Amino acid sequence: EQIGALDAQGRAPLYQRLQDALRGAIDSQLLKPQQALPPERDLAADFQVSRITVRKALDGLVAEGLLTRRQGAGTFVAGRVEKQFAKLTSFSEDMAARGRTSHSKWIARSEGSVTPDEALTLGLSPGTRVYRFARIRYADDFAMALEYSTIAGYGLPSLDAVDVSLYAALDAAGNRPVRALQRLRAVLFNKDQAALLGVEVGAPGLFIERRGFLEDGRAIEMTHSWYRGDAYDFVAELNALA
Ligand code: 16G
Repeated sequence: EQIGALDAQGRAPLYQRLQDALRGAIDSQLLKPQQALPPERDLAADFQVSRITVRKALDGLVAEGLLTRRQGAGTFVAGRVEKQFAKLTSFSEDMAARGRTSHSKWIARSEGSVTPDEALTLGLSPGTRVYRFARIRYADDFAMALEYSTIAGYGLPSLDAVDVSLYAALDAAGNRPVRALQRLRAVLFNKDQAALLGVEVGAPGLFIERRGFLEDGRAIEMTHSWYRGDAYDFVAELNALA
């Protein structure tokens, strides 16, 4: 399948016109996020240009952040997800807003007594019941994040109330958080995390801890998210104090 065409009338150098054509294919999602590009020799044949021209165009797109090279695996569409850092949205909503389909793989889910750590973080009394959910979160078929959530027992009617979206389940129970505290930190994935996400050990990631609260001030959620570092751009709007 042809990825695009060079602007035949264009005056720009050949490699730039190829770069434009490939950028267009990425913008229009003809080349999908995280998709592997065809080998350089195939691109050269398709566009009837030299491999040097292909190489130069790809270098340009890598510099723009639209493509990434992975050692020994080839060149991929970067397809970073832009995420508003200061919006209280869910993973499912973030992906839907970008036209991506999301799904999760369960690592574990359980019900039990709050641990001392959870009790302190969530401000719960020792002995309180909590639900725990551990998931690999996918955009299309690409593993974006690992997520470990602890939900106060009063937040959900049962363990299996959560199907695809935790926030949808909390919403249905009238317990979706309305306020949250969040912190973000750079991490390197360890062996277990790397295996779950399909990245190399030591690949960069972003760790985010979110603590969510209900209208009445009670804590409802503590989630530890481990996002792929190469799949996210966190953005925020900053306003000068009036
Ligand atoms: C997001 C939240 C996480 C929340 C989850 C619910 C961040 C950093 N974290 O990943 O706290 O539990 O969404 O997603 O945004 P869901 O409703 O799709 O299960």
